[in-house]
Amino acid sequence: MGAQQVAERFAELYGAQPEGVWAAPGRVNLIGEHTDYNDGFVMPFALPHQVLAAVSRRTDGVLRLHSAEVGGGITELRLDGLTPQGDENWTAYPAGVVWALREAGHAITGADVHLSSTVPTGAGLSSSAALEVVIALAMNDLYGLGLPRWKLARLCQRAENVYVGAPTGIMDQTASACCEQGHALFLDTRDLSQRQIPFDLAAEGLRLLVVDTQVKHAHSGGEYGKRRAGCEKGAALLGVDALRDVPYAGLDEALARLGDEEEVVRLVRHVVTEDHRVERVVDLLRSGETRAIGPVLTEGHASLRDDFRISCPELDLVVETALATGALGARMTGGGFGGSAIVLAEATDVDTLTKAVEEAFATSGFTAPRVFEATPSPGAHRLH
Ligand code: GAF
Repeated sequence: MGAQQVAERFAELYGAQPEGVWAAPGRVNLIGEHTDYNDGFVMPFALPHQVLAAVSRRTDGVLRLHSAEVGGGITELRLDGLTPQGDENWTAYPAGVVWALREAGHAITGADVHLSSTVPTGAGLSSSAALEVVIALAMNDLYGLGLPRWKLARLCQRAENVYVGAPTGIMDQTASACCEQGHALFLDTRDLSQRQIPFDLAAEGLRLLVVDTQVKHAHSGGEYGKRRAGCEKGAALLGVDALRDVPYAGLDEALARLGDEEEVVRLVRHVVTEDHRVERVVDLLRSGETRAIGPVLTEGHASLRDDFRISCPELDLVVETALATGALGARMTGGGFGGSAIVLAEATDVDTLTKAVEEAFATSGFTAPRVFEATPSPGAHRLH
């Protein structure tokens, strides 16, 4: 759905043209998983799939929300009644952003919103972050708040952590707000410093496939929070602020100090080696050795499967099948427990790989996956 259609639907719903239309993308993470709440490194890029929002201001303290994809009518909320309570409805994401902005002292007096999204939900591709960021950007523009992108991302994260009640890190919101077309975003989640790394696979005869396993994941569920708590325990036992502070060169010694804390050992090993993998991928891309990132991605998958223990049979099957069919590298992406995997491949192998993965899923009796090519796309922006 394009900007004009979203604006037309807004006019049907609310009886007037919107003041503007904004877009915010989903993302895939190339490397750097479960490092963002450990002050570490991540490297996502934006997908062409976006959430569009047609929005107008209101002055009466009311927020009205409508989504093209979710059945039902307009949801009407009073701004002074917005309170964090672990709401799992989709409306909690946009409402949470407005709550976070108001709580930070910004005078938002209401809005009418119509949303339409092409970001697959529950697929580990950041549909929620895209929904948060599109609202934050619209409010920033309409209310003249002048907030920088990184700050909008922080407020969106606060909405998700406190209002929705999902203990996620800062990667997804920053990716949606700050990514640039043709680039991956090398982000230091400690200070949010960023570097745009050119990532033009097509120019090198390469492709990146996303395989949505159709296994739905959820972050407000307990497993994500347990991993996060385990990492925090590891940092406390090692006497550091965050696992980011454990040097890769000192990993063996750090693990030895953890003694028989077997679970914490595995979590710490994943995070420290994953931060190192992000740095290796950045170095390889900067020196033009794009094909060589493949094995690093695959190592990342093994670490998430064996140490962090957040993969699932469908994700492992994508990775195994892709590698056996000539992929350069493959890994799960996002929070895990389902969602999507990414596959780095020669352009000429895409059809064979896609078929092989589809056949492997059919043979295993799994729901058919959705496979598509991902190109690094623009971050959030105003359409009109
Ligand atoms: C999810 C979270 F939202 C991110 O903050 C990040 O932790 C990711 O899982 C794992 O890398 O997408």
